[in-house]
Amino acid sequence: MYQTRLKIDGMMCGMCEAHVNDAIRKALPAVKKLNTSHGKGESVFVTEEQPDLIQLRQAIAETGYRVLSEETVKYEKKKGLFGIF
Ligand SMILES: [Cu+2]
Repeated sequence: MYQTRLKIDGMMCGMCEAHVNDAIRKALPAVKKLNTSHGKGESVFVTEEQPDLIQLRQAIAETGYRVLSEETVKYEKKKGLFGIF
């Protein structure tokens, strides 16, 4: 399992969060624990496999938002800790 954190530019409200969530779900149908915050300007989610970040960046760009940075770390379910791989 992997946790990915995307820093996203341009989100102003809950509708923006919904648009970004839709784009992420479309690009990654098996996404889990998807949480997008316009206040923090980020989306965090969990996937079984490492996500294709280039495809994701493109999917979000098509909705009109911009991914500023992305970071994927190993997600340790039992301990709830995140180790950088
Ligand atoms: Cu909005």
